[in-house]
Amino acid sequence: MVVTVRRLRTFWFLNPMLNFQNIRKSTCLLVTVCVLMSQSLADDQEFMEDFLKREYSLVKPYRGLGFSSSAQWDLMGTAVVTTDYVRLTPDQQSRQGAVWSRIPLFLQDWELKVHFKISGQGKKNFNGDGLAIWLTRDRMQNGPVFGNMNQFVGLAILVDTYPNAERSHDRAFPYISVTLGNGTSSYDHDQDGRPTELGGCTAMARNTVHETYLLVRYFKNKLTLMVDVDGKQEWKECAEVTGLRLPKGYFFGASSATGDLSDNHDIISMKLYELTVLRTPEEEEEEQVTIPRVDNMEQFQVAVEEEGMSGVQFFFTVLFSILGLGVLAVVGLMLYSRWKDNRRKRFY
Ligand SMILES: [Ca+2]
Repeated sequence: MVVTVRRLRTFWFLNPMLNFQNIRKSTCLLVTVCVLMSQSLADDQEFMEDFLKREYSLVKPYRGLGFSSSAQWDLMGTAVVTTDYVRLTPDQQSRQGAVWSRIPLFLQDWELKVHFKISGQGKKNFNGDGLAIWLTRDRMQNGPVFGNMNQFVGLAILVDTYPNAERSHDRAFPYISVTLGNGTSSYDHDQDGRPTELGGCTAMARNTVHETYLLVRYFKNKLTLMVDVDGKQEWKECAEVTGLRLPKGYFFGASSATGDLSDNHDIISMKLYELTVLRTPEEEEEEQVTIPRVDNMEQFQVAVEEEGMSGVQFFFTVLFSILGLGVLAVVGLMLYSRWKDNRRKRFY
């Protein structure tokens, strides 16, 4: 309701005339306008309010991070914490670092705002490899995908700063993309992840003088990725994925890796907001998935393995099939003999 109060005040100042006229009338008018405005606001955004959830957020002064067992995040690999940022990798070759939340996410609708910085000595396209923001089933894993495991299960936002693919004329780098892992699909570095990508955009987010942010909004199974890297303090839409179903209980993380080429990859903050969303009863009763998937996208639906029959199930299936066939055969024989009898009788 904070929104409504603020709007009410703004409206009042914009219309001094209202101060002098019939107060009751203007109050009525204001209330109506406010209701209409908040209604249209709700229609526009489809959520009413957001709340910062500290337990899922990584913010300065990063209390206890890296040494306290009570910290809500863990460091891994080359990641170090300073007063101003968490450095996942320094601008040196072959480093790998990550920071992972310890608390599984059980919120239904949320928004993650990431303040990050990528900087280094290398000239453009002689730097790498980028960083990734994760919401995955597994945490604290080593691997080849921007410092995390391959065949991951969950969501990845990849900030790819190095064009590996030879044919990279279709896009400029750094390129930010949304990728979904179902546990079987592999990330293909040689193609800069094109086969598993759900959407993305170019974002000049390296060696900038201004701050760089990305925002992931997920509500009602729709994911929107936005970036703010031009120093204009405004969000630009980068990708949108509808019908995306994410299981609950996954972990937020950020990771990075350098190879022959390097950069400083820093996370300044990851702020998680819970979104309050109005739902219809049908929407409330939506099925919960166990493997992430996107509606109408088959490559993300094959992952659920068909459970094979157990030995006992198989035995009873065969047994009942044989019994069933036996009964059918007996009935068939009875019908046949009766038909034969009738036929014989007709001849007499
Ligand atoms: Ca790449």
